[in-house]
Amino acid sequence: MMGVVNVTPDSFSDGGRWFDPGAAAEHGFELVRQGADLVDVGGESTRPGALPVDREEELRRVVPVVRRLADAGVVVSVDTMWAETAEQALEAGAAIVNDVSGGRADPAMVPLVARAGVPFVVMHWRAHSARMQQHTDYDDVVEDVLAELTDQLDTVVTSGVDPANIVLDPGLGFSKTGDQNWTLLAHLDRFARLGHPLLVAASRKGFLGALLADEVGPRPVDEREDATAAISTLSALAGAWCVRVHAPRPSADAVRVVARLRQEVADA
Ligand code: PMM
Repeated sequence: MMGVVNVTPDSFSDGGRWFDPGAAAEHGFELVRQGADLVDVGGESTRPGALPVDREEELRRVVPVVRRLADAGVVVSVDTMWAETAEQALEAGAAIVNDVSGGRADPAMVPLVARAGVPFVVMHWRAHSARMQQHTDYDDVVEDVLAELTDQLDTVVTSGVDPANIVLDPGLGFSKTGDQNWTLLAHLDRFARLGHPLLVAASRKGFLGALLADEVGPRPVDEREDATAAISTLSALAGAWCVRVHAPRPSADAVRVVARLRQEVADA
């Protein structure tokens, strides 16, 4: 279970709440107390339409939080598309690089990860957030995302990243409509069978708000937790390695239920 700390003023799910480094680190510790095995620290919002932040600003947001958490023994992943930020976060103690572009946004990222020899999350990605929702055309969303993700995996491995260090992610919400997210979720087992650990990040995303909408509008972001835990259950059943969530407790419980059931089936 990966807990999320967005050190941003504008992330859709928790923007502004952990903008101060001390508050952000405290929140990371709280996520661990709730059951997170690792904490993902990001300083750039990737919500649809978001504009990139300046590199210096991203560093200023991310590095102190990574350092505080890592110094206290928390396993930290850094959520960035930029090699310089990843490098400084690794120097500050991060153990994993989570790049939503899978190494496509910054040509220096894959060589850095190859040199550092750390786990690398390769997500399916087509375009920067400002224009990603203009790139949602697929012939068959499952086949196309599988093919594009596999191509990126090959590129990353050819560039020197150890295949044993690669985690794959279908990139829910990134150049995907709500319906496409559901289609991908219905076929998560295909992604889990690619031979790499699978990360699923649905927590609080807009397609859950739309599913749970009432006459007033979409379900507010912080009232999507039960639906998020349901997705964590189905992700675990489909063989996912990790779910990325904002509130670990309900999802940690869901994952424990699945683990207990699996034990029952194995013992039968
Ligand atoms: N989604 C967001 C941010 N980082 N990382 C991975 N690997 N996969 C995702 O789907 C993903 C991500 C956007 O959500 P947030 O604003 O809640 O962090």
